[in-house]
Amino acid sequence: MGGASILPINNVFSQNVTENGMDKLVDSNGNFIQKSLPYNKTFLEPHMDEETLHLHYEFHHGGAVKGANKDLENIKKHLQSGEMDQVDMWTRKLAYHFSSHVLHSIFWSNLTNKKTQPKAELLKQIEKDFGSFDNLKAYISKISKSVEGSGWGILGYQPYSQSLTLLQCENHQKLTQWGVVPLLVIDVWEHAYYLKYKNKRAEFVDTVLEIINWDNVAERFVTAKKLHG
Ligand code: MN3
Repeated sequence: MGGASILPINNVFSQNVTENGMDKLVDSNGNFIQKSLPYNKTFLEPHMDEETLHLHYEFHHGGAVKGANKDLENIKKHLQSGEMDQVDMWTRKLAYHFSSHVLHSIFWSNLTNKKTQPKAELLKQIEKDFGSFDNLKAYISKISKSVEGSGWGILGYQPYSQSLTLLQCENHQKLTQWGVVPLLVIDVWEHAYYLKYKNKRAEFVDTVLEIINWDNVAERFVTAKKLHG
């Protein structure tokens, strides 16, 4: 692969994004899989050296994929046996590992070895939301450099406001999994229950679960599934 070449169009990541509308992170059985890198490990030299890329991809990202599979297995197992404290613990681990898997998969496909510029629709949206491409670069640069400890700078699309937005993410997750589309949410801030339920959050949650509109959840599920084509 020549030093000046950009990503071939048939690489696994661009294929996934183009054909499915999303990165494919699981196999047909629902097990997490780590796709091959869309380039060889020297492709990003000298900007990103081969050894760093190797360790990062194989052990950091690879470890997260293995971890996510183990977490999911444990969640299913303990859910079956009703050990809910174990389910809680493994859910936290899954948030950590799966978020790492999602973000690393996007990261590899975001990189190439020559200078490119945003064009067309993306450029228009950048100009609308940030004023200019230079503003966006200054903004993502600032928030990425000032992450406290480990983390990520993230440019995302916020469908609720139909705009681009920047996020500063500490660690990978803060108990979220990137890309999840919310279907059902339960507000457990104290303001949601304190007047009536006082300190009894559990009682409030039990009550809310009796009044869920599952037809609304189902509609959201149908809409969310369309995201994956
Ligand atoms: Mn990493």
